[in-house]
Amino acid sequence: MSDRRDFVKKSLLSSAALLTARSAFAHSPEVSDKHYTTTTGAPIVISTWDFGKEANAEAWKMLSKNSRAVDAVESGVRVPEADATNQTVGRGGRPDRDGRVTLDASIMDDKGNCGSVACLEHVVHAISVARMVMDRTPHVMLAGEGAFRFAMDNGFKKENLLTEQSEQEWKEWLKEHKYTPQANIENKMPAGPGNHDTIGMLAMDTYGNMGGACTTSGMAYKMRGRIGDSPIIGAGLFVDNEVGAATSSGLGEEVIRTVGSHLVVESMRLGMSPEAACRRAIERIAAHHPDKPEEIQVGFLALNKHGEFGAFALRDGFTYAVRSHKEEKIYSAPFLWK
Ligand code: SD4
Repeated sequence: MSDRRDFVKKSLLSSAALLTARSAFAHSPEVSDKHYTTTTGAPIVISTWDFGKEANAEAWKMLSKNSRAVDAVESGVRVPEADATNQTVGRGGRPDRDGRVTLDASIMDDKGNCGSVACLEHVVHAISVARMVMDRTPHVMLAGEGAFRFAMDNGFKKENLLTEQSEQEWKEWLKEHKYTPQANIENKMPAGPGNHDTIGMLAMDTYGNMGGACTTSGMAYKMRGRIGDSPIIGAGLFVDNEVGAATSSGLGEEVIRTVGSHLVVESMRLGMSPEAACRRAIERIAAHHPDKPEEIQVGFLALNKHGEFGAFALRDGFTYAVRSHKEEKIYSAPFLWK
C-alpha cells in the first residue's frame, strides 16, 4: 500500500514537472525531419506497421486519461489481437506447419517488471496472459501447455484461433511445403495494406513513465514449437525507464542472435538518438549477411525518455505509427539495403 502511495505521490510530482516542461516547449519551433521527431513531451505512443494506427488510438484513449503506459500498451495491442482479419497477430493468425496457431507475446513496465508467453495456443489475448505472468507469478516467461493452463486457471476463454481464411491458405502452402520467410510480408498480404505482422508498441505516459508490449503469431508456417523474438525480453522488447524503450518486427532469429531491443536501448543510454540506435542494431544484423539475402527483413522502433522516437530497418518497407498531442501519423523507416 505504501508502495502505491509512494507511486501516486511520485507520479503527481513528475506530472507537475512535465506540465511545466510542456508549457516551456509550447512555443518552441518544431524539431522535425522525416524520420526523427522531437515531440513536445508525454504522453506518446508508437507502434510497428501501418496497423499500429488503430492500436495507438486505443492506447491513446487511456494515455489521455493519465493511465500508466503499461496499461495503455496492453489495451492498444489487444486491438489487432482481436481482429480476425489480421493474419499475423492473435485470432486469425497464420498457423505453424502443422496447422496450429501459436502466439508469442511480452510486456514490460517502468519498474523493470516483465512477463511473457511463448507458443501459447487457443487464447486470443496473449498479451494479457503475459501481463498476468508479470503481475501474478514469480516468473517472467511461461510457454506452451503451461502457459495455456495458466491462462485457463486465470479465467481466459479457450477458443479456436484458426480462421477459415488462414486454414485455406495453410492448406495451399502445404501443397508446395516449403518454408521461406519473405521480406515485408506484413504489407504484402493478399488482404492488402490492412494486413500486417507483429505489433510492438512503446509508450510514455503523462508521468513520464514508459511501457512496452509486443504480440504476434510469429512467422507463418514455422516449425512446431518455434519461438521468435517477440516473447524474449531484450530481443523483441526492452524497456528501461531511465533511458527508453525498443521493439522489433521481422525475422526473429536475427533479432534473438543480436539481443536487438536491448542493444537499441543500451545505445540510447550511450547518447545515440533512437534512429541511430536502431541503425546500430540493424548494422549488427547486416554484418552477419554480407550477401544481403532478399528474404530477410528486420525493423527496430525506439522511444527515448525525451519523447523522441525513431526507427531503422534492413530493407525498405518498414512502417510505424505515432500518436501524441502533436501528431497522428505513419512514418516510413529509413533502411540499409535497397
Ligand atoms: C517472429 N518477429 O516471430 C516475429 C515475426 C515478425 O514481421 O515480426 N514478422 O520472428
